[in-house]
Amino acid sequence: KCSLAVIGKVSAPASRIQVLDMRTYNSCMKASFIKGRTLKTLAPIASVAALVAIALPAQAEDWRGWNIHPDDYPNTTALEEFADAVAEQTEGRVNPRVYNNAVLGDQSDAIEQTRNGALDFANFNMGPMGPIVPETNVFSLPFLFNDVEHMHTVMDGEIGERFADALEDKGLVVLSWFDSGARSIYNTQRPIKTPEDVEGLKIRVMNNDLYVDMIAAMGGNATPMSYGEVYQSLTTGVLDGAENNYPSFESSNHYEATGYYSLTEHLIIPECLCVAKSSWEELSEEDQKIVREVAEEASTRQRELWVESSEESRQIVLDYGVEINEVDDKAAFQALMEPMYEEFIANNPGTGELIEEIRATE
Ligand code: GTR
Repeated sequence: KCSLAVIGKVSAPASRIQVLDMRTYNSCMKASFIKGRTLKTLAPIASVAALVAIALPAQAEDWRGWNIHPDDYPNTTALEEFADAVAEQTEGRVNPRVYNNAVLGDQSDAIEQTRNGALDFANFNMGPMGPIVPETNVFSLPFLFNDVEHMHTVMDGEIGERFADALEDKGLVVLSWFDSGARSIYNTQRPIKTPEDVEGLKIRVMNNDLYVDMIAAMGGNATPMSYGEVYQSLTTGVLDGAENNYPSFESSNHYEATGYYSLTEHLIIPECLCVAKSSWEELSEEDQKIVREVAEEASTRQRELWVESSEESRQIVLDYGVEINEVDDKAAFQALMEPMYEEFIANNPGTGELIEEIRATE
Protein backbone atom coordinates (compact mmCIF):
# COMPACT_ATOMS: atom_id res chain seq x y z
CA LYS A 1 0.00 0.00 0.00
CA CYS A 2 2.84 2.31 0.92
CA SER A 3 4.74 1.81 -2.30
CA LEU A 4 1.51 2.31 -4.18
CA ALA A 5 0.88 5.52 -2.27
CA VAL A 6 4.31 6.81 -3.24
CA ILE A 7 4.12 5.66 -6.85
CA GLY A 8 0.59 7.00 -7.08
CA LYS A 9 1.79 10.33 -5.90
CA VAL A 10 4.44 10.58 -8.58
CA SER A 11 2.62 9.13 -11.54
CA ALA A 12 -0.74 10.80 -11.08
CA PRO A 13 -1.74 13.24 -13.80
CA ALA A 14 -0.54 16.74 -13.11
CA SER A 15 -4.04 18.01 -12.47
CA ARG A 16 -4.36 15.59 -9.59
CA ILE A 17 -1.08 16.35 -7.87
CA GLN A 18 -2.70 18.70 -5.41
CA VAL A 19 -5.46 16.29 -4.42
CA LEU A 20 -3.27 13.32 -3.58
CA ASP A 21 -3.63 11.84 -0.17
CA MET A 22 -0.78 13.44 1.75
CA ARG A 23 -1.85 11.71 4.94
CA THR A 24 -1.23 8.24 3.50
CA TYR A 25 1.98 9.49 2.00
CA ASN A 26 3.19 10.99 5.28
CA SER A 27 2.18 7.98 7.32
CA CYS A 28 4.03 5.72 4.89
CA MET A 29 7.14 7.86 5.24
CA LYS A 30 6.76 7.64 9.00
CA ALA A 31 6.10 3.90 8.93
CA SER A 32 9.23 3.22 6.88
CA PHE A 33 11.21 5.25 9.41
CA ILE A 34 9.78 3.32 12.34
CA LYS A 35 10.47 0.00 10.66
CA GLY A 36 14.13 1.05 10.49
CA ARG A 37 14.16 1.20 6.72
CA THR A 38 16.19 4.03 5.37
CA LEU A 39 14.25 7.05 4.23
CA LYS A 40 16.73 7.39 1.39
CA THR A 41 14.79 4.83 -0.64
CA LEU A 42 11.81 7.13 -0.60
CA ALA A 43 13.58 10.45 -0.75
CA PRO A 44 14.36 10.48 -4.50
CA ILE A 45 10.73 9.67 -5.23
CA ALA A 46 9.62 12.45 -2.94
CA SER A 47 11.82 14.96 -4.74
CA VAL A 48 10.50 13.82 -8.12
CA ALA A 49 7.05 14.52 -6.74
CA ALA A 50 8.19 17.95 -5.63
CA LEU A 51 9.60 18.66 -9.10
CA VAL A 52 6.40 17.59 -10.79
CA ALA A 53 4.46 19.85 -8.46
CA ILE A 54 6.79 22.79 -9.09
CA ALA A 55 6.56 22.21 -12.83
CA LEU A 56 2.81 22.79 -12.76
CA PRO A 57 1.83 26.09 -14.34
CA ALA A 58 0.60 28.67 -11.86
CA GLN A 59 -3.12 28.31 -12.24
CA ALA A 60 -6.42 27.92 -10.50
CA GLU A 61 -6.73 27.33 -6.78
CA ASP A 62 -7.66 23.68 -6.28
CA TRP A 63 -9.37 23.66 -2.94
CA ARG A 64 -9.61 20.48 -0.87
CA GLY A 65 -12.66 20.39 1.36
CA TRP A 66 -13.21 18.19 4.39
CA ASN A 67 -16.62 16.73 5.08
CA ILE A 68 -17.47 14.15 7.74
CA HIS A 69 -20.78 13.08 6.21
CA PRO A 70 -21.70 10.61 3.46
CA ASP A 71 -23.33 11.26 0.07
CA ASP A 72 -26.83 12.71 0.19
CA TYR A 73 -26.50 14.05 3.73
CA PRO A 74 -27.91 17.62 3.71
CA ASN A 75 -24.51 19.15 4.50
CA THR A 76 -22.86 17.08 1.76
CA THR A 77 -25.35 18.19 -0.86
CA ALA A 78 -24.99 21.83 0.21
CA LEU A 79 -21.18 21.59 0.17
CA GLU A 80 -21.10 19.93 -3.24
CA GLU A 81 -23.41 22.55 -4.68
CA PHE A 82 -21.24 25.22 -3.06
CA ALA A 83 -18.15 23.71 -4.74
CA ASP A 84 -19.82 23.59 -8.17
CA ALA A 85 -21.19 27.12 -7.92
CA VAL A 86 -17.83 28.53 -6.80
CA ALA A 87 -16.04 26.86 -9.73
CA GLU A 88 -18.65 28.12 -12.14
CA GLN A 89 -18.93 31.67 -10.87
CA THR A 90 -15.19 32.22 -10.51
CA GLU A 91 -14.82 30.74 -14.01
CA GLY A 92 -12.48 28.10 -12.68
CA ARG A 93 -10.19 30.42 -10.73
CA VAL A 94 -11.24 28.53 -7.61
CA ASN A 95 -11.93 24.81 -7.96
CA PRO A 96 -13.22 23.35 -4.71
CA ARG A 97 -13.58 19.61 -4.29
CA VAL A 98 -15.36 18.01 -1.34
CA TYR A 99 -14.00 14.82 0.26
CA ASN A 100 -16.80 13.04 2.09
CA ASN A 101 -16.87 10.51 4.94
CA ALA A 102 -13.94 12.11 6.79
CA VAL A 103 -11.47 10.42 4.43
CA LEU A 104 -9.08 13.32 5.04
CA GLY A 105 -8.98 12.69 8.81
CA ASP A 106 -11.17 12.96 11.87
CA GLN A 107 -12.75 16.26 12.80
CA SER A 108 -10.18 17.44 15.36
CA ASP A 109 -7.33 16.69 12.92
CA ALA A 110 -9.18 18.35 10.08
CA ILE A 111 -9.68 21.53 12.11
CA GLU A 112 -5.91 21.70 12.65
CA GLN A 113 -5.20 20.90 9.02
CA THR A 114 -7.50 23.66 7.86
CA ARG A 115 -5.99 26.12 10.31
CA ASN A 116 -2.54 25.47 8.93
CA GLY A 117 -3.70 25.48 5.30
CA ALA A 118 -3.17 21.78 4.53
CA LEU A 119 -6.91 21.70 3.82
CA ASP A 120 -8.74 24.63 2.26
CA PHE A 121 -12.33 24.48 3.44
CA ALA A 122 -14.66 22.42 5.58
CA ASN A 123 -17.95 22.15 7.42
CA PHE A 124 -17.14 21.98 11.13
CA ASN A 125 -19.26 21.47 14.20
CA MET A 126 -18.55 23.89 17.07
CA GLY A 127 -18.31 20.97 19.56
CA PRO A 128 -14.84 19.70 18.60
CA MET A 129 -13.91 23.33 17.82
CA GLY A 130 -13.98 24.16 21.55
CA PRO A 131 -10.53 22.84 22.48
CA ILE A 132 -9.03 24.92 19.63
CA VAL A 133 -11.15 28.08 19.76
CA PRO A 134 -12.17 28.28 23.45
CA GLU A 135 -14.76 31.01 22.81
CA THR A 136 -16.87 28.41 20.98
CA ASN A 137 -17.12 26.25 24.11
CA VAL A 138 -20.16 28.22 25.11
CA PHE A 139 -22.12 26.26 22.45
CA SER A 140 -21.31 23.06 24.28
CA LEU A 141 -23.29 24.16 27.32
CA PRO A 142 -26.43 22.00 27.32
CA PHE A 143 -29.79 23.73 26.86
CA LEU A 144 -28.15 27.05 25.88
CA PHE A 145 -30.55 27.77 23.02
CA ASN A 146 -34.33 27.46 23.34
CA ASP A 147 -34.60 25.82 19.94
CA VAL A 148 -32.96 25.66 16.52
CA GLU A 149 -34.59 28.90 15.37
CA HIS A 150 -33.13 30.71 18.37
CA MET A 151 -29.69 29.36 17.48
CA HIS A 152 -30.01 30.69 13.93
CA THR A 153 -31.18 34.12 15.11
CA VAL A 154 -28.13 34.36 17.36
CA MET A 155 -25.64 33.08 14.78
CA ASP A 156 -26.99 35.23 11.93
CA GLY A 157 -26.71 38.37 14.06
CA GLU A 158 -24.00 40.38 15.73
CA ILE A 159 -23.12 37.63 18.23
CA GLY A 160 -22.41 35.27 15.33
CA GLU A 161 -19.99 37.86 13.92
CA ARG A 162 -18.08 37.89 17.19
CA PHE A 163 -17.64 34.13 16.96
CA ALA A 164 -16.54 34.46 13.35
CA ASP A 165 -13.85 36.90 14.55
CA ALA A 166 -12.69 34.43 17.21
CA LEU A 167 -12.39 31.68 14.60
CA GLU A 168 -10.56 33.99 12.23
CA ASP A 169 -8.01 34.75 14.94
CA LYS A 170 -7.27 31.01 14.89
CA GLY A 171 -6.92 30.80 11.12
CA LEU A 172 -10.46 29.92 10.03
CA VAL A 173 -12.64 32.28 8.01
CA VAL A 174 -16.34 31.62 8.60
CA LEU A 175 -18.36 32.01 5.41
CA SER A 176 -21.74 30.99 6.77
CA TRP A 177 -23.44 29.02 9.52
CA PHE A 178 -25.12 25.64 9.06
CA ASP A 179 -27.76 23.80 11.04
CA SER A 180 -27.19 20.62 12.98
CA GLY A 181 -30.53 20.30 14.70
CA ALA A 182 -30.77 19.12 18.29
CA ARG A 183 -28.78 16.22 19.72
CA SER A 184 -30.51 13.48 21.69
CA ILE A 185 -29.25 10.38 23.49
CA TYR A 186 -29.61 6.91 21.99
CA ASN A 187 -28.59 3.60 23.51
CA THR A 188 -28.82 -0.16 23.43
CA GLN A 189 -30.33 -0.61 26.91
CA ARG A 190 -33.52 1.34 27.64
CA PRO A 191 -35.55 4.44 26.86
CA ILE A 192 -34.28 7.51 28.71
CA LYS A 193 -37.06 9.45 30.34
CA THR A 194 -35.38 10.78 33.46
CA PRO A 195 -31.72 11.36 34.35
CA GLU A 196 -31.84 8.16 36.45
CA ASP A 197 -32.17 6.22 33.20
CA VAL A 198 -28.71 7.45 32.14
CA GLU A 199 -27.16 6.00 35.32
CA GLY A 200 -24.13 3.88 34.49
CA LEU A 201 -24.49 4.05 30.69
CA LYS A 202 -21.30 4.31 28.62
CA ILE A 203 -22.01 7.15 26.21
CA ARG A 204 -19.79 8.34 23.38
CA VAL A 205 -19.35 12.10 23.14
CA MET A 206 -17.49 14.35 20.70
CA ASN A 207 -13.96 15.44 21.54
CA ASN A 208 -14.56 18.12 24.13
CA ASP A 209 -14.22 17.64 27.90
CA LEU A 210 -17.36 19.65 28.55
CA TYR A 211 -19.39 16.68 27.29
CA VAL A 212 -17.70 14.41 29.81
CA ASP A 213 -18.99 16.72 32.55
CA MET A 214 -22.40 16.84 30.90
CA ILE A 215 -22.86 13.06 30.84
CA ALA A 216 -21.34 12.71 34.32
CA ALA A 217 -23.91 15.21 35.62
CA MET A 218 -26.62 12.88 34.29
CA GLY A 219 -24.99 9.91 36.01
CA GLY A 220 -23.45 8.28 32.93
CA ASN A 221 -19.86 7.63 31.83
CA ALA A 222 -18.71 9.53 28.79
CA THR A 223 -16.05 8.47 26.31
CA PRO A 224 -14.80 11.13 23.87
CA MET A 225 -14.27 9.37 20.54
CA SER A 226 -14.05 10.14 16.83
CA TYR A 227 -17.29 9.78 14.94
CA GLY A 228 -15.97 7.03 12.67
CA GLU A 229 -15.19 4.72 15.58
CA VAL A 230 -18.61 4.81 17.20
CA TYR A 231 -20.48 2.23 15.14
CA GLN A 232 -18.10 -0.60 15.93
CA SER A 233 -17.91 0.37 19.59
CA LEU A 234 -21.70 0.17 19.79
CA THR A 235 -21.85 -3.25 18.17
CA THR A 236 -19.12 -4.68 20.40
CA GLY A 237 -20.55 -3.28 23.63
CA VAL A 238 -17.60 -0.95 24.27
CA LEU A 239 -20.32 1.71 24.30
CA ASP A 240 -23.97 1.58 25.34
CA GLY A 241 -24.89 4.65 23.41
CA ALA A 242 -24.07 8.04 21.95
CA GLU A 243 -25.92 11.23 21.15
CA ASN A 244 -26.70 12.98 17.91
CA ASN A 245 -29.37 14.51 15.68
CA TYR A 246 -31.70 12.41 13.50
CA PRO A 247 -29.76 12.71 10.21
CA SER A 248 -26.48 11.61 11.83
CA PHE A 249 -28.11 8.88 13.92
CA GLU A 250 -29.51 7.46 10.70
CA SER A 251 -26.73 8.08 8.14
CA SER A 252 -24.04 6.66 10.46
CA ASN A 253 -26.14 3.48 10.84
CA HIS A 254 -25.90 3.85 14.61
CA TYR A 255 -29.65 3.24 14.70
CA GLU A 256 -29.07 -0.33 13.57
CA ALA A 257 -26.94 -0.91 16.63
CA THR A 258 -29.13 0.82 19.23
CA GLY A 259 -32.79 0.26 20.02
CA TYR A 260 -33.74 3.50 21.78
CA TYR A 261 -33.67 7.14 20.74
CA SER A 262 -34.79 9.52 23.50
CA LEU A 263 -35.54 13.15 22.70
CA THR A 264 -33.38 14.79 25.35
CA GLU A 265 -32.44 17.53 22.82
CA HIS A 266 -29.74 18.62 25.24
CA LEU A 267 -27.43 20.27 22.70
CA ILE A 268 -28.08 22.57 19.75
CA ILE A 269 -24.70 23.28 18.19
CA PRO A 270 -24.01 25.57 15.25
CA GLU A 271 -21.73 24.47 12.44
CA CYS A 272 -19.66 26.61 10.08
CA LEU A 273 -18.70 26.56 6.48
CA CYS A 274 -15.10 27.68 6.94
CA VAL A 275 -12.12 28.42 4.73
CA ALA A 276 -8.47 28.30 5.72
CA LYS A 277 -7.33 31.88 6.25
CA SER A 278 -4.26 31.30 4.07
CA SER A 279 -6.41 30.03 1.17
CA TRP A 280 -8.80 32.92 1.64
CA GLU A 281 -6.07 35.51 1.46
CA GLU A 282 -4.90 34.15 -1.87
CA LEU A 283 -8.19 35.16 -3.49
CA SER A 284 -8.84 38.46 -5.17
CA GLU A 285 -11.45 40.67 -3.54
CA GLU A 286 -13.79 39.88 -6.38
CA ASP A 287 -13.48 36.14 -5.84
CA GLN A 288 -13.86 36.53 -2.07
CA LYS A 289 -17.14 38.29 -2.70
CA ILE A 290 -18.34 35.51 -5.00
CA VAL A 291 -17.34 32.78 -2.55
CA ARG A 292 -19.07 34.53 0.34
CA GLU A 293 -22.30 34.94 -1.59
CA VAL A 294 -22.28 31.34 -2.71
CA ALA A 295 -21.64 30.25 0.90
CA GLU A 296 -24.65 32.23 2.07
CA GLU A 297 -26.77 30.41 -0.50
CA ALA A 298 -25.27 27.11 0.65
CA SER A 299 -26.35 27.90 4.19
CA THR A 300 -29.93 28.61 3.12
CA ARG A 301 -29.95 25.42 1.09
CA GLN A 302 -28.46 23.34 3.92
CA ARG A 303 -31.05 24.58 6.39
CA GLU A 304 -33.90 23.70 4.02
CA LEU A 305 -32.48 20.27 3.29
CA TRP A 306 -31.94 19.77 7.01
CA VAL A 307 -35.64 19.98 7.79
CA GLU A 308 -36.58 17.47 5.08
CA SER A 309 -33.74 15.15 5.95
CA SER A 310 -34.53 15.11 9.68
CA GLU A 311 -38.05 13.95 8.93
CA GLU A 312 -36.86 11.31 6.46
CA SER A 313 -34.31 9.99 8.93
CA ARG A 314 -36.87 9.87 11.72
CA GLN A 315 -39.09 7.76 9.48
CA ILE A 316 -36.26 5.41 8.51
CA VAL A 317 -35.29 4.67 12.11
CA LEU A 318 -38.94 4.27 13.14
CA ASP A 319 -39.54 1.81 10.29
CA TYR A 320 -36.47 -0.10 11.35
CA GLY A 321 -38.01 -0.56 14.78
CA VAL A 322 -36.13 1.95 16.92
CA GLU A 323 -38.24 3.04 19.89
CA ILE A 324 -38.40 6.84 20.00
CA ASN A 325 -39.60 8.57 23.14
CA GLU A 326 -40.31 12.14 24.18
CA VAL A 327 -38.71 13.38 27.38
CA ASP A 328 -41.46 15.12 29.31
CA ASP A 329 -39.36 16.49 32.11
CA LYS A 330 -36.43 18.14 30.33
CA ALA A 331 -36.19 20.55 33.24
CA ALA A 332 -34.88 17.67 35.35
CA PHE A 333 -31.92 17.29 32.97
CA GLN A 334 -31.46 21.02 32.74
CA ALA A 335 -31.33 21.44 36.52
CA LEU A 336 -28.40 19.00 36.68
CA MET A 337 -26.38 21.27 34.38
CA GLU A 338 -26.34 24.20 36.82
CA PRO A 339 -22.95 23.30 38.39
CA MET A 340 -21.47 22.95 34.89
CA TYR A 341 -22.63 26.47 34.02
CA GLU A 342 -21.30 27.86 37.29
CA GLU A 343 -17.90 26.30 36.78
CA PHE A 344 -17.78 27.41 33.15
CA ILE A 345 -18.64 31.00 34.01
CA ALA A 346 -16.12 31.04 36.87
CA ASN A 347 -13.35 29.73 34.61
CA ASN A 348 -14.17 31.90 31.59
CA PRO A 349 -14.50 35.58 32.47
CA GLY A 350 -17.17 37.42 30.51
CA THR A 351 -19.15 34.32 29.58
CA GLY A 352 -21.86 34.99 32.16
CA GLU A 353 -22.82 38.16 30.28
CA LEU A 354 -22.52 36.42 26.93
CA ILE A 355 -24.86 33.62 28.01
CA GLU A 356 -27.38 36.20 29.17
CA GLU A 357 -27.06 38.04 25.90
CA ILE A 358 -27.65 34.84 23.94
CA ARG A 359 -30.65 33.94 26.05
CA ALA A 360 -32.11 37.42 25.64
CA THR A 361 -31.79 37.35 21.84
CA GLU A 362 -35.14 37.06 20.13
C1 GTR B 1 -22.71 15.45 13.62
C2 GTR B 1 -21.93 16.63 13.13
C3 GTR B 1 -20.54 16.21 12.78
C4 GTR B 1 -19.89 15.48 13.94
C5 GTR B 1 -20.79 14.38 14.45
C6 GTR B 1 -20.20 13.71 15.70
O1 GTR B 1 -24.01 15.85 13.98
O2 GTR B 1 -22.54 17.20 12.00
O3 GTR B 1 -19.76 17.32 12.44
O4 GTR B 1 -19.61 16.41 14.94
O5 GTR B 1 -22.07 14.87 14.73
O6 GTR B 1 -20.97 13.35 16.57
O7 GTR B 1 -18.98 13.56 15.79
